Amino acid sequence: MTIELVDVSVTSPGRNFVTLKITTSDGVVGWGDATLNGRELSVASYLRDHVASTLIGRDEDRIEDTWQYLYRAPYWRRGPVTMAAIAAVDMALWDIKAKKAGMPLYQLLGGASRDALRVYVHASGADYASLHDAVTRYVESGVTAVRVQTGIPGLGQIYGVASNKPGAKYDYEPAKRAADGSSATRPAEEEWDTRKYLSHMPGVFARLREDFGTDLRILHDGHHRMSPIEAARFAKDIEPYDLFWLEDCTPGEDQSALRLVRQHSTTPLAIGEVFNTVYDYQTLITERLIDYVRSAVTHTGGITSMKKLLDFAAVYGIKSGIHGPTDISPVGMAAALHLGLAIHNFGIQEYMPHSETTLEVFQTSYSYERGYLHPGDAPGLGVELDESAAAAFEYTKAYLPVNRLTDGSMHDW
Ligand code: EZ4
Ligand code: CO
Repeated sequence: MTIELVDVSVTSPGRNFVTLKITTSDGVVGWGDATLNGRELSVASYLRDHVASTLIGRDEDRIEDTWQYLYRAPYWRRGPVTMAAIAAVDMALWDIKAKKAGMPLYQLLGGASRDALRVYVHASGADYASLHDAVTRYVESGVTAVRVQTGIPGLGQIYGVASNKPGAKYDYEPAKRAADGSSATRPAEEEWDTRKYLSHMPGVFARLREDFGTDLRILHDGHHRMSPIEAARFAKDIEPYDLFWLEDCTPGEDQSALRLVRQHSTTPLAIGEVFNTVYDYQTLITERLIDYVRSAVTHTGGITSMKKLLDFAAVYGIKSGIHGPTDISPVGMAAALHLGLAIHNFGIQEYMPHSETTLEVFQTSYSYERGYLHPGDAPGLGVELDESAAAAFEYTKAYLPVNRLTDGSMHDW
């Protein structure tokens, strides 16, 4: 059979998602996630205007060949837009193949290597008391790993800190619409001071260890904000608090920066949510400069290339920590779960639950229970887009914030 229809939809059930639908000549439908937070329409256009017509009539079973065709065809390789578009096609074709086989995708990837996927969730608070509350609530619910982000005295709203209102259900959502819910015209601006951050954070980890003991896995995201020598000092300072990982301590594009961090510290390092291909990791993996691969399946070319990347990482004892924020759609999340269940070198899975509105638009068969996720046993990826529900939510422009140092100069957000 062949690919007959290729459709792209953009829906905004609270936040924007770009979804690819591939239909075969015998009526099998596959779904792919192409969401690139804050730049959604560029991927939608890439797929609609440049990719869709080239897929019509191709054999849907030739996944590897289609991946190579899309990677090589444009001549302009890599980059988040191209690789998110390829990822969507790749996911949709794996969805179709597994549906035709009548199996959940993880079976085609080698079958389950574990019973379920350990997740980490996001705990945050403007101050220590509210952070402590958030961690307590998660620990009491059975969670075994938390990412902690907290406000810094003297700074306003910063990355990763949710309001944590009592009973608040959803995590931090950085992409912002306008205040009245309509399309934003420009990004919000936040203020940053690395010096204040470096002096405040070690004490937070010390208190968390004292209050929650040694079993809890504690993760933290530096979100690209430290220079190499600052990151080296920070990673060294926090060694006694035994983090599960320190993420994005330096800007992701500078691979050799992590040599400096590694020379000074045994704090495990995670990086890669802004990476797109295995080449972004070549130095990091072969020189064993990281411990966890943070790529999203959605932003790294899909299941085909993520599986190869993680197999390559496995040779060097490096594990997965697949990106799973709410800006990855439930389709992309399902792809991460099938892959994570199948590979041997699974590390941990990030879990930020989608809103109820999002889950009315995307019908999922993955399940969460007491700190663990399972992709479910529906054939394929196990996620279906309800197209009429999706059509009710028009695209609404939202931007990720930008960051300025206290003197007004631009800094990595
Ligand atoms: O800032 O997904 O580890 N997670 C993160 C995320 C990213 C957003 C950007 O779209 O760093 O919160
Ligand atoms: Co991150």
